[in-house]
Amino acid sequence: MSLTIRAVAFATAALAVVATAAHAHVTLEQQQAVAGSTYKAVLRVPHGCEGSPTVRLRVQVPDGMVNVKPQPKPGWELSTVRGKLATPVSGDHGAQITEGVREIVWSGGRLLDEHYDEFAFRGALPNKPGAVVHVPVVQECEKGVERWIEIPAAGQNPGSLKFPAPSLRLTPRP
Ligand SMILES: [Cu+2]
Repeated sequence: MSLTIRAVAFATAALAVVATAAHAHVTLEQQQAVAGSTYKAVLRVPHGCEGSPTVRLRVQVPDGMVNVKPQPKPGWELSTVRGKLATPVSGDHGAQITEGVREIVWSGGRLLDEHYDEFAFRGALPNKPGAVVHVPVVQECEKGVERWIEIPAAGQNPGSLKFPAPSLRLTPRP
């Protein structure tokens, strides 16, 4: 294969990768954090549902993430659902944390497809170095819903998922 054809093939492949990346889905701004640390989860919403504006975002708080507080957003109502933790977590001074915020809902706003926005919450991450934590998000629009809830099976390439749940990797304490 001549050099030029190879260069063109390479450029096309690179463009495809960029295009896919540019058509990013709902993802976390910071995709790596220290296990057990306090983490600010910034969910990036780069588009609506097939062009329709986003009017509601439902976020499932990862198991083992505690002391969760969402960030209010002007123009949006904010509500949370509290519930029992799958596994109690030892908090400050050895106190056992057995329940907390499990779901966060921003609603009542209108984020146009041609605009971009971020939805944030903070909390203490599970103390599981090396684990990948998923934050499933349901994005409701005026027309349609996108469920960013897919979690890769062991060994599966996350890039192969159509609606991957936003995720981050927990690193060991330095
Ligand atoms: Cu997308």
